[in-house]
Amino acid sequence: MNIYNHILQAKADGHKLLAVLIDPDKFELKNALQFIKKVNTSIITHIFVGGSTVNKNKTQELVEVVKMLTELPVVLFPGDITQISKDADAILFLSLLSGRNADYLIEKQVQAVPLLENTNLEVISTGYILIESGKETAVQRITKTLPIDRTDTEKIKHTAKAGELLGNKLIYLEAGSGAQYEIPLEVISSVKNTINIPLIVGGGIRNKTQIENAFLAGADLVVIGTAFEEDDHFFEHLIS
Ligand code: 1GP
Repeated sequence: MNIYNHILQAKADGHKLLAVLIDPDKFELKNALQFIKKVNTSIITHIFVGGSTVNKNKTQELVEVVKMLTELPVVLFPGDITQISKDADAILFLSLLSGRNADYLIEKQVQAVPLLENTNLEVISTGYILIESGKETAVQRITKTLPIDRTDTEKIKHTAKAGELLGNKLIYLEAGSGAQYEIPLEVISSVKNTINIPLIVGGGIRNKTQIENAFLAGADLVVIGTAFEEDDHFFEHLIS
C-alpha cells in the first residue's frame, strides 16, 4: 500500500499516526543509529525529513542513512527544492496556502518538477497553513509570509477547505518548529469538521498530553521535532 493510502486507511480506522521530524541541519549523523533505534521501538509511524534552511547534500546523506536503519516510511517535508532525495519514500508537495508569496504557492513547485522526474517518490500534495504561535518562526522568516491569526478560526477553516477544493490530499496546520503555542484545539476541531481529507498538525508539541489532545481534537497525524531534539528521554513516554 502506498503511503497516502495507508494514511487514508488509518484515518478510516481511527488509528492515529505520529511522525518524528528530523532536520538535516541540526541532526548529527553519528547519532543516527542510536536515534533511529529509539524511533523503531516507539509508537512513531513516520519519519519526516526537512528543515527551513538545509545545506545541499545533507538531506541526501541523512535519508540514505535513515533508510538503512528503519522500515518506517521516510517522507520528505522540504523547505526548499534542494531537499529532494530520490531515496525517500514520499514527498509532501507543499503549497503555503496561508501566505501570499507566489514563490511558495507555485514557483518552488514548478522548479521541483524536473527533479521529481528523476525519482520514484510518491508525491502527496499538501495544503500547508501557518498559524501564528506567539513568536516569529523560521517558516515565516524564510517564506516572508504572515501566519494566520490563531484566533481567526473562520479564516483558517476557509483556507483549509480551499486547499481541499483545489485538490490537495492533505492539510497541514503548522505552528512552526519550536512554537511557543501549539495549534489551538478549537482550530484543529473546526478544521477537522470542515475537511474530508486527512489532517496533519505540528509545531510546539512537547508532551504526551498535547499529542493526545491534538488527536482527540481531530488531528490524524501529529508531527514532533524539537521535543525529540531536546530531550532524549521523550522517547521513553512513547514506547509502543
Ligand atoms: C515543524 O511541525 C513541525 O515543521 C514540528 O515542530 O519542532 O515544534 O515539534 P516542533
